[in-house]
Amino acid sequence: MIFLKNKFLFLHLIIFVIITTLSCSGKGDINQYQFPKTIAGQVKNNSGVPLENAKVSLPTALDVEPVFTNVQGYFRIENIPQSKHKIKVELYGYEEYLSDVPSAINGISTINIILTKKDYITPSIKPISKGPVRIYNNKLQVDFDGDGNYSDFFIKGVAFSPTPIGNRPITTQQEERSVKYLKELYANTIRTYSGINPELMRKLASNGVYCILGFWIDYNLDLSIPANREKIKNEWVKFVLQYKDNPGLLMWNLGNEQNYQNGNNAYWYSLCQELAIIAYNLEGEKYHPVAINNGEIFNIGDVSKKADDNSLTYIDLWGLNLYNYNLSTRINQFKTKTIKPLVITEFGIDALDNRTKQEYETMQAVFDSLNWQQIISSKNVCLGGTVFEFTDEWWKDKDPWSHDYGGYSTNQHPDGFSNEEWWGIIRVLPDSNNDGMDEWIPREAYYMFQRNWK
Ligand SMILES: [Ca+2]
Ligand SMILES: [Ca+2]
Ligand SMILES: [Ca+2]
Ligand SMILES: [Ca+2]
Repeated sequence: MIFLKNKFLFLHLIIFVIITTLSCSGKGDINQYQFPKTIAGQVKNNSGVPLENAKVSLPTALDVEPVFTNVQGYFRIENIPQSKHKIKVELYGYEEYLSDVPSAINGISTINIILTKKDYITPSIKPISKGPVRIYNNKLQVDFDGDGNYSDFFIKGVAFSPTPIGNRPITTQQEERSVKYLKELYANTIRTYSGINPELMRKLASNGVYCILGFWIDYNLDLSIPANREKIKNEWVKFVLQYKDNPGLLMWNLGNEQNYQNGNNAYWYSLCQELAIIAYNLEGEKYHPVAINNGEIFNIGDVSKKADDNSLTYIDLWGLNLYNYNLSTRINQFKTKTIKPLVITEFGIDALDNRTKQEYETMQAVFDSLNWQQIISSKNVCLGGTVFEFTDEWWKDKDPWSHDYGGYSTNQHPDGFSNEEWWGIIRVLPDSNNDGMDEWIPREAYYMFQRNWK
């Protein structure tokens, strides 16, 4: 019996060891978290409907570009650095979603996400931003290090559209050259006309150059048609989601001289107010300022165009393209129409004397210098300026491979003519050393700004 009992115990022991080993190995598999190389999944609402254009990002890996869900709500993020990550999903009208990324199987973490609806509260008076950029007492102030202490920021910059000769795409090598030339210019701002490479924005920010980011609006859209407004708003939502967390963002700038195009009406300015409210809802209390880009000061303050301060409570400032040998007079007129501040998003003259078809770069430098002095002397309402423009653009008239003379007559220029391909403070000539990049030769205006901005 004793033998048998021992034998029975022995059997028990064996079984115990086997079970323990099995369960341990099982437990081991569960505990051993596998880092994903890829994260994939689907985003739906709580009725099971797939959600398109939701932004999916990894707050734990800011260098990994966010992606947007497709029409079936699917997303896929690849080449993820080995680590435990959090995943964030954002979509207009829904609560933000944040969660840990589950363990990967064969390198892929799969996650299905359900977003719940959100109602926005829009205060009747827009609060002062608690974010990296704010307008306070008609001054632009920044707190890029996020310690709560703000310092004044005066915009010294260029309109940025460095299109290579022949309208070729911009390469990484050319972007790096832009960063170098902007840094040497002591510029702290670029003004764009549409979204740009987010990677370039981050690179610029680490060199002290920030972005007045233009949101391009099609000149051909009739803004009185609800479907067109809806289309623009959907694009805007995606645009704001894409750039709002980029450290290079200084402010949003809606359209470009829309009042000369499809926006000489109340439909345009009311749309701007609606877009600014959407941006506020998306960004929350840490919002970036929103400007309307306007050609000259036409319409500003006009109640019938809904371009007055009471109609534009969510617009923080005006971005004005102002071509005039005396900006001070215009700025003084502006001050009678609104209490908002302004930034001059385009000013200056081109470098070609249309009468001789020779460059008069000294004239450009002198004119730009006068304009800059007028901008500085209006600091009580003017937050700075971005000169038009960084480099020549050969695509604007006729052949994109030739430097042409086309443009328009204007009594604001000494030669009476704006030559559209010659506006650069950097002259652009064809590639002569076969490095694949056009030659960039700064004009006198470049060195004039360099002295002023140092
Ligand atoms: Ca600070
Ligand atoms: Ca041309
Ligand atoms: Ca000219
Ligand atoms: Ca070259």
